[in-house]
Amino acid sequence: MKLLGTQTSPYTRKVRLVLLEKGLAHHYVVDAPNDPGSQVARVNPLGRIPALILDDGTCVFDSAVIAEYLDTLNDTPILIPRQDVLARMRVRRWEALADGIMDSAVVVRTEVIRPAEKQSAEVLRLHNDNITRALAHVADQLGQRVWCEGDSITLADLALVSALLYLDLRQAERDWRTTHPGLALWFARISERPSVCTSLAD
Ligand SMILES: N[C@@H](CCC(=O)N[C@@H](CS)C(=O)NCC(=O)O)C(=O)O
Repeated sequence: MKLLGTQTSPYTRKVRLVLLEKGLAHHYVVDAPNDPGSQVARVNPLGRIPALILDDGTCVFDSAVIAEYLDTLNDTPILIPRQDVLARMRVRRWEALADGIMDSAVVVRTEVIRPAEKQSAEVLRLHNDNITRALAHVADQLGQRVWCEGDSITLADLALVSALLYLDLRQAERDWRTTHPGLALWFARISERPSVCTSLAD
């Protein structure tokens, strides 16, 4: 299978981390939807990344759908609990939280690269506030835990680290480590995983 995405896309990173953690063979192709010659719009009608192209040509899109599909391919590890429906809900809720942080950070990024006179202070405030609130919630839920859910890695951890890496990339001035030292510790630990290092090196 082939994954289309970019190094700066947090949704792509989440899916890459799922592929790497589960040891699933894949080709990672850097393809920015806005580049001339991009094949993204040809395979995903939404023109967005990540897009996963299966060996039979089927295209899977939206990172949550891709992650759920990939998790069914093997059990090593299981990233979305299968039997415990409440644990499953909590993992998907963590993912929604992380994706929501990404969504707001992408909106902020899109806004700040517009000419200054066209930027909306209201949009910036709304989405930056959403991120601030979501980070406080994440830090509170995480406490001193090693993993977001249960006693092993899940999709929740992969989604959260992807969101935080994107904040570091696009909002380096946001000092979330000082505000949330427990979250900083969690992030430092998970950042050492080979999957995270590989995803950053490509
Ligand atoms: N909900 C989607 C969001 C994907 C998304 O917005 N990707 C961005 C890159 S970070 C994109 O492809 N933007 C191109 C565009 O919308 O034209 C997912 O989780 O896959």
